[in-house]
Amino acid sequence: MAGNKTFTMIKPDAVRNGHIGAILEQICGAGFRIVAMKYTKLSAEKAGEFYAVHKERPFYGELVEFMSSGPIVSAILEKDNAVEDFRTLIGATNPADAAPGTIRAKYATSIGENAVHGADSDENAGIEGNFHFAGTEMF
Ligand code: 3AN
Repeated sequence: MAGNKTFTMIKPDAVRNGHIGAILEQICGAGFRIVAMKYTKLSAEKAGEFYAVHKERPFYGELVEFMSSGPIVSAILEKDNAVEDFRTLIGATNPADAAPGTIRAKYATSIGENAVHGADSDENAGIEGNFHFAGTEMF
C-alpha cells in the first residue's frame, strides 16, 4: 500500500524569486498537511550527500552548486498516496514538459533550477526525511 508521507524542498531559485508563500499555499490547498518544516541552507557537502545517487550524472556538479547556492525550505508532508500525488502536483522535471498549473510549470525556470523537489518513492521519502529531520519532533 502506498505510504502517506513525502519529502519536499523548495529550491534556492524559488526562494530567491519570492515563491515560498505561493508554493506552500498550493501544497496545502492540494490537501497536504505539513508534519515538519524548516528554512535552512545546505552546505555543498550536505547537498552532495543528498544527491549522491546522481553522482555519475553529468549535471551532478551543477546540481550540488545550485542546491547549496542559497536558502531552501525543506518539509515532510502527509496525505494519502503522498509520493505519487505530490509528483503530480509538482509536474515533470523539465518545466517545459510540466503540465499546466503544476508547481514546476508555474515557478521553475529550467530543468536544473526547477523550483521544488519531491521524493520519488516511499523508501526515498523516508531516507530524505530522515536526512533533514532526524531527531526532530513531528507534528
Ligand atoms: P526529479 O527531481 O524530477 O525527481 P531527477 O531525480 O531526475 O528529477 O533529478 C534530480 C534533480 O537533478 C532535478 N530536480 C534537477 O534539479 C536536476 N536535473 C535533472 N536532470 C537535469 C539535467 N538534464 N540538467 C541539469 N539538472 C538536472
